[in-house]
Amino acid sequence: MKVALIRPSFGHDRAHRGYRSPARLEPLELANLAGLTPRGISLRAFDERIEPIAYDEPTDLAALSVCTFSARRAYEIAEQYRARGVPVVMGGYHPTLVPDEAEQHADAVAVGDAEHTWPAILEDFAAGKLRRRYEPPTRAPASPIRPDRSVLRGKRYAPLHLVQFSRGCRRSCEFCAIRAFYGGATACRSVADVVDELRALHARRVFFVDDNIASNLDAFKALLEAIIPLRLRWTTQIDIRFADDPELLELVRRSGCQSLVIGFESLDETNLRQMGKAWNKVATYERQLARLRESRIMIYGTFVFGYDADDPGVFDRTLEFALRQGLYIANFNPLQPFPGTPLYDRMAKEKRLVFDAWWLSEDYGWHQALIEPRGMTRQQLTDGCRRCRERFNSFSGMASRFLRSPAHTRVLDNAAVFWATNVVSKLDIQAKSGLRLGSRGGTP
Ligand code: B12
Ligand code: SF4
Repeated sequence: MKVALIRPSFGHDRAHRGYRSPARLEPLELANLAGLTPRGISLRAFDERIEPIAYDEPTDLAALSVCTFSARRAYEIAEQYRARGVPVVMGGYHPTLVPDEAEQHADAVAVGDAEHTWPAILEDFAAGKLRRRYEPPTRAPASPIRPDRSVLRGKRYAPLHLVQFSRGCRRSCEFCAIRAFYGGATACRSVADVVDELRALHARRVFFVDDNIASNLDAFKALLEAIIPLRLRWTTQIDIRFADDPELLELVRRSGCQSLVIGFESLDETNLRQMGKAWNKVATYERQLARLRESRIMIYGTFVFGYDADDPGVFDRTLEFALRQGLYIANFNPLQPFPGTPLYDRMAKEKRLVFDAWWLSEDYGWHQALIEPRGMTRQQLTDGCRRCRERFNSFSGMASRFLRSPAHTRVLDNAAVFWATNVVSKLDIQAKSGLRLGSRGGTP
């Protein structure tokens, strides 16, 4: 049996060129599917963010990993395969959150983690009994398995290994798809298995792609102790409050942490309360950030605009903060209502959605405001985010951020990573700016 594993791209630009990712991060979900596939089944992976799909290669089954931004493109790819008589299975975030929609474009839809469904899908398909829907009895995450990266060989991904230790998050931020996907449950892999994987990879640079790695503190500490001898340079996503614990911070530093992705989201307490993130305390951000800089850890901050307390002045205030704190990278996004989240339902109820299903619309352009904000116009929301992005990522913005943190200036490897990542990030923002989803329809 020949199975194609596919990660669809997102969209196209004005010249109808498909989006290509300058970051070239390996798609761990395809390696995960490969790790769950029994021997004897032949696999071929296509990551459309970096290469075209060979539709006419002999294929018995096509399996697509779909997120909300790639849904429109995924449905086009499915059309291509189905026109050639190849059945299509879809799984991942989007099909899990809106399975009825995905089912209109696929022969089978898998809800939740592949560990719960993929082996059964292959077995049923081989027996000619593929079902329309595979839905495990639980939404709780499966413990991550050991992926099989051989399926990604030769694709020249960035020299950064994506490794997953835990899944899920106990928090419940209104806009976040993780909670909607896993329902607040978490699962961890054994530390020994992660260390084994890292050793086998001869890994030096690692991105632990956990949703919130500090969600299970004891397990996190055990992982940190275990990776100290590996001399890694690693990054992950974490809740900033860990920086209030000096012992934990020291352990994070000693284990080789190079940078951290932290969701600050807003500098306004009212907004943080509204998004269900009141445990983020604006008054403590500066102190926590100073500690991280002293520990020579670079900070990737994320901010979201469009909650009710935001006025047109919020962009300059936030940008000033991000520059003054010498952030390594930052995302400035208009509030994005992902289907299945409490935010989406609230916006729909309050009749503030710009599109009912923005991910299917040919009029939606990447970075465009998707809700009607209360404290400014929609255009101000779109333009304000763009202005922050442009200034933060200008070469003068980069130079000023670089010089403001000893995490950048005192560690040679950090300095190199700072500049390389900032240039790639700038290229990626340019590539995505105004991008239309899918490959057909309106041009930006
Ligand atoms: C690492 C990461 C990134 C990396 C890119 C990673 C890469 N390889 O290119 C970076 C930081 C660049 C990134 C960017 C963005 N990301 Co991101 N990212 C993640 C994160 C934290 C981990 C992804 C990962 O590797 N997971 C490990 C794999 C194994 O898990 P998985 O993909 O969830 O797959 C499991 C199941 O979904 C299922 N499954 C998946 N596919 C299939 C297919 C089949 C057939 C089956 C049966 C099952 C199945 O089984 C898998 C487990 O075995 C996820 C959160 C998460 N938990 O996934 C967010 C996440 C995917 N990102 C998200 C978003 C929104 C983005 C951005 C669009 C943000 C923005 N507004 O700009 C950007 C743009 C995307 C891009 N790539 O450019 C959202 C997607 C929400 C949604 N509804 O689609 C997530 C879920 C985060 C969140 N808090 O909501 N991201
Ligand atoms: S803390 Fe992060 S992962 Fe957890 S619900 Fe909030 S945004 Fe999502």
